Amino acid sequence: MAEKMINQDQLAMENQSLKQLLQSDYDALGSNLARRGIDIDAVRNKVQSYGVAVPSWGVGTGGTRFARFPGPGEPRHVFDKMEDCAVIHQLSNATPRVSLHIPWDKVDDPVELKQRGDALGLGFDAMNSNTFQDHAGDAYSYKYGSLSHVSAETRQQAIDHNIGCIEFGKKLGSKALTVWIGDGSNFPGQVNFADQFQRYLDAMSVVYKALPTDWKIFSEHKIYEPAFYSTVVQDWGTNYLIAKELGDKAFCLVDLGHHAPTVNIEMIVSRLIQFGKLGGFHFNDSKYGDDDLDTAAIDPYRLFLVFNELVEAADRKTPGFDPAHMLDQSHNVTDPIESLMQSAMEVQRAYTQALIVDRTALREYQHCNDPLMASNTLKSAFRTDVEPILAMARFEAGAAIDPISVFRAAGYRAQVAKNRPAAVGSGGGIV
Ligand SMILES: [Mn+2]
Repeated sequence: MAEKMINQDQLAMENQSLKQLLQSDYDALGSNLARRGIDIDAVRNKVQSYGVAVPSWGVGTGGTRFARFPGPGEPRHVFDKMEDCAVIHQLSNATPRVSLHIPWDKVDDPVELKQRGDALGLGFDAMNSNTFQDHAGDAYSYKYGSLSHVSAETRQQAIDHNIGCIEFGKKLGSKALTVWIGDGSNFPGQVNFADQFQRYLDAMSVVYKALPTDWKIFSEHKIYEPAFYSTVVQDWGTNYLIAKELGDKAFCLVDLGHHAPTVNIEMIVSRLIQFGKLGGFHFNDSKYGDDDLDTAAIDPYRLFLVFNELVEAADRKTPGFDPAHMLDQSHNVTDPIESLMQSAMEVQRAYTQALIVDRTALREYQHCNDPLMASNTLKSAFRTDVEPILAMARFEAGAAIDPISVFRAAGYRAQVAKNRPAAVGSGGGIV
């Protein structure tokens, strides 16, 4: 039995007050779905076993280029972060794993961290190697790049760091390394595109060779930022080339915010699935760029369309199809725990809506060239309010019918603020 951060009696009391209404909403939706040939309990079971990983950095308050406004009770270190992540999972039953960032979450004793995870009922998802910043004590700077740097010594340092992340992750039970680099250029002519990419590929192949047999490596593309003229891994095409060059354990990671605003992300997802290279996701939402807004805050339909591709691939029993699902978002004006719970539920909602798409009808409409009805088939699933399924899945797993309400009523934030000193200074950015 995992250690509980929120009082179970309080949780039970809140659930008790909502239980009857939930049951009646669930029954009503159940009969509606039954008319469409869908068994609501079967859908609920799938949703109940679905999980998305939370990023350790996400439980801290984020910032902008201009400033950061720290909130009360911010986690001081990875052990505090784990406790916040445990709250999210306890109330949502949707986030069983945490994705760590190194060096931010580096500790001397990984065994102690693993034990803390076990006690809190949390596992460890993909490890993230941060070579987009300098690390205290390192001999070389990443100012002009890491794995693609012109200097062999700097590249070696970045390679060693990535291998160190694998070694650390092995002790935690992680099975994947996510590599996102900030490497690129800010001026035309600053770098030779081909040489820079070749250096990256050569360095990545050294990291790849250090992967244990049951590990995967994910490369993550991003159109721009922190480099503003070119980035080494700028889009899914380059990302696919990398995964293809490296080998069978290499896959592409799709961060929803790392594309130009009008790009058809669900189609990228489909292509990567078709050619066996979809590694997983960083879920968030975006209005203009890599805004790292809460998942589905801006465009829930797009998230649904992504999940539509995933459910379609699972239905077709695509061989080796097992993408990693992670949140990756920044919280500047909300409580990070609330935002992460909300986003985990939004991801579950999109998954649930995709599960109730009438795929037989959709295929028929596609085959007889009926775009209007094909679109309506998707819309019909998207328009269905599946909240009772999500809430019932949570309730039956011992989580909260209304996670945000329980979190607020429990006073967790105020309680941890007493033990965790307020962060000082704004950590100002640039203006
Ligand atoms: Mn990301």
